[in-house]
Amino acid sequence: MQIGIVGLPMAGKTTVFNLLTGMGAPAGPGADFPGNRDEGTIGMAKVPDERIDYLHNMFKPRKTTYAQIRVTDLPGLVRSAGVKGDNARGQANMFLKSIQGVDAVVHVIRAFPSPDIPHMDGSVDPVRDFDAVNMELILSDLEIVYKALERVNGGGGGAGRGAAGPRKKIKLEPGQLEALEKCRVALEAEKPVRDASLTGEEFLLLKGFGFLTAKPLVTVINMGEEHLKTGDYPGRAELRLRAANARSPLVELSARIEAEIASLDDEDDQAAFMQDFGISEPGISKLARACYDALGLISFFTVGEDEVKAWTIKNGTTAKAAAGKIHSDIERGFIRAEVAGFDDLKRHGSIAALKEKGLYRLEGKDYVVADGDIINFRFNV
Ligand SMILES: Nc1nc2c(ncn2[C@@H]2O[C@H](COP(=O)(O)OP(=O)(O)OP(=O)(O)O)[C@@H](O)[C@H]2O)c(=O)[nH]1
Ligand SMILES: [Mg+2]
Repeated sequence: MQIGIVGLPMAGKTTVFNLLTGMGAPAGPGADFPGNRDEGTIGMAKVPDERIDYLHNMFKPRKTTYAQIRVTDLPGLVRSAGVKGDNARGQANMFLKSIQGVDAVVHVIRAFPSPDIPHMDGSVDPVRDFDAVNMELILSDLEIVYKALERVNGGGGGAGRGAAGPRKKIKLEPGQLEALEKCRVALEAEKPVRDASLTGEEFLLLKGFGFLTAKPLVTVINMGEEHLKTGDYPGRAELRLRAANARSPLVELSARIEAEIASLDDEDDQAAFMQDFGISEPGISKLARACYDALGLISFFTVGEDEVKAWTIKNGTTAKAAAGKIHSDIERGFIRAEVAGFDDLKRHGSIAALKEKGLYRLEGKDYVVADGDIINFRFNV
């Protein structure tokens, strides 16, 4: 599972990326974009989970493994001319191509005031930036639609388009052209693909196009220290409305403060620091979870002396398919799943106690795995 981080320049994207991944990519004014500008910086984010912490303390395993999400950090977006402008073709932010394959988009928006860090538009205005970035994502999708439609007609790749000569005509699957037309109409009206009234089937037909405005969106507000105490910042009410309309979870945090907390080695110091700022849970944990939720993901656990591990599955996955996450042999040779709920284990203290109480169940291949299930698969190969 993958997410891509977008936003205007100097919004705090790389700071958030470093917090999520524990990496130290250079951030700040004048920092060269690390790695390849066209592909972004890639890292793995651990998804914090108190249940894994608990199981770790209970089983004292040699290894503890949290769920992970792959994250791509991109350069700041530049402004294109708009839908009707000369450069209306979303060419300005070609690097957005590299996140067409991600499962959700994270938009980091600056709300922190800082005289040392100028904003490209001369002022800090989270509502304006929310709209500006959505516009760039819309233009990038529109470019994909236009290219596809041109290629259906055998055109494309003409002068000034930056492509290498005329390209091969493509043939679309039945229904794809109609679905693409719906997208074109929505995008030209400056609306995201998720509001293009596509049917579920059409969504699937267009999956390969990787439309960014069709993906779940998670909005991150990067607040200033001064906002932490009150939880308020300019434009908050309006932003909450916009995020709700885009069905986007909104995570409010201060990337700089969280980075300072993360840099403290001592856990007591971290706790004291967080208390000072009235932070009950690191925003970065909330963000990792919000992404996990937005992707429709849940975790099941395997436990033992060797390893306590969280496995990532889509909500609705059956026991047999979940077994396949661990190994294809276990899926093929699936016999039964021994299943206990995490909350039951926490309440009763041990697997043995669960067995006594009949709370360690045997489930068949069609059992739909629940979030927090602790599973031991019986299989033969
Ligand atoms: N005051 C304050 N400064 C912050 C905060 N978050 C990030 N910054 C600073 O803002 C500058 C930009 O942060 P980055 O994380 O590099 O921002 P970015 O969005 O990755 O920037 P580009 O990649 O250049 O587009 C750095 O100097 C950060 O230290 C914050 O919450 N408060
Ligand atoms: Mg950056």
